[in-house]
Amino acid sequence: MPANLPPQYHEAEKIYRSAKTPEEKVEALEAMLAIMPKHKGTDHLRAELRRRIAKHQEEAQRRPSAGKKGSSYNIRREGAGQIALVGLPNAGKSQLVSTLTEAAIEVADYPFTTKVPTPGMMEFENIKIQLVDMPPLTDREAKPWLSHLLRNADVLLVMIDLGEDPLMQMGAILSELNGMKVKLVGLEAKDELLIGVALKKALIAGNKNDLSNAVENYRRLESSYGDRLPVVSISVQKGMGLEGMKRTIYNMLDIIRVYTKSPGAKADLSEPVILKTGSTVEDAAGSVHKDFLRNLKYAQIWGSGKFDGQRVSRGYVLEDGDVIEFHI
Ligand SMILES: Nc1nc2c(ncn2[C@@H]2O[C@H](COP(=O)(O)OP(=O)(O)OP(=O)(O)O)[C@@H](O)[C@H]2O)c(=O)[nH]1
Ligand SMILES: [Mg+2]
Repeated sequence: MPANLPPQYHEAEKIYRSAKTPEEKVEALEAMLAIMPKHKGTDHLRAELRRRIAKHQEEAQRRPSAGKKGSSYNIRREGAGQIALVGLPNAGKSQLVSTLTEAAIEVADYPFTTKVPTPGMMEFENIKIQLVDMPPLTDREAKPWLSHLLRNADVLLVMIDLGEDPLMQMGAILSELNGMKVKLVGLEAKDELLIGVALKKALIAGNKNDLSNAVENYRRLESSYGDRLPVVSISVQKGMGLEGMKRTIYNMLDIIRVYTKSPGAKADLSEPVILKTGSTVEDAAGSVHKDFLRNLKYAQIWGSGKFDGQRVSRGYVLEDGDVIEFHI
């Protein structure tokens, strides 16, 4: 254990040890990971924290959310990441999920159309990202389980209707989230430690930019929140800005895509192995096969800024686009 860990780290570790639910454990581990200095000496520790986060996330997904009144939902994470839609009624959340995925979803011009969460898979380049359509934040019946789903998502997509006052909408959304102890953060690392509060990466999508008052409303939204969170302007109906939004989402997921190859063969670039940013050769081996991880002697890497076929050790930190050949 490096001696120079800040006191907040030990505080977070204490919270981790006393955490009862997998969600609480994930929150504490994420705080520990954010606090831990990033250098070679902490590579292994950070990898270990990431492994534990993944384990508890899986646990959280398997576990039925017990003890809640009424119906409750668990949306199993699939693909490269889970994005939950957040907003007031009629913003166009369902229209977005229905447009970008194959999910069968109801879209209507009256508020509170969506009653249950519905996932769908969105394609982005050679990967799939899961979008989860949600009831509006102000839906009282959904309240008991909404918070659980938001905490489990990797990124929140806050949707604003640019036909209406954007700052009033943001104010209402932030106050609902505050009540659920969810705080939004942008692209920067989650370096704040607030006990019991889930820090969630979020982007804001101003939708309906085809409407006549949308330009001015987008400007107000951007100038009030653009320094804290990524803000994009879209029209789901006209298909505008959607590619840029997908890229912003991808960037927020903190993932890399690496490719495996066998000796003498070419890598299959359509089948990436998806890993958290900062993952090592060892992490990649483990995610392909347990035997690989156990028997791995060394690996060879192809990628930018490396010698072709450079020999690397188990702890080597991978970069987006690297091609790996395992030797066991
Ligand atoms: N002009 C315009 N209208 C849109 C756009 N996207 C969605 N709408 C309309 O907005 C209305 C609400 O869309 P929904 O997708 O049902 O909204 P929602 O956010 O899911 O609403 P709730 O389920 O009540 O929370 C529908 O009439 C859509 O056709 C857009 O880009 N431009
Ligand atoms: Mg809806």
